[in-house]
Amino acid sequence: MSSFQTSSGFAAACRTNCTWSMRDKEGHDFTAPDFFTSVQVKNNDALNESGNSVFLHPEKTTDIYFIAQNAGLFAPRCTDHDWAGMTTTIVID
Ligand SMILES: [Cu+2]
Repeated sequence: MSSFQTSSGFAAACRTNCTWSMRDKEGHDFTAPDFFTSVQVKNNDALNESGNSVFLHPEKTTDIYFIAQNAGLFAPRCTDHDWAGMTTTIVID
């Protein structure tokens, strides 16, 4: 969990093309309903059935390709490990 990596800051370029990359040694279920509602995800098959979360497979990089529609501050979190601080912040300018 300590090696969890995610990209977190996105600039105006996200209005046309952006990637959110995540990777860890363990699997994680990241939920971000407000984020996924706000952006246009280009690879919806990467999301769980609900469209509100994404499962990160261990030792694999998971990429979410999206186009930002609105500026905003989002706080995706791991549903299993948020108590341990496994949260992240996504800022879209
Ligand atoms: Cu986790």
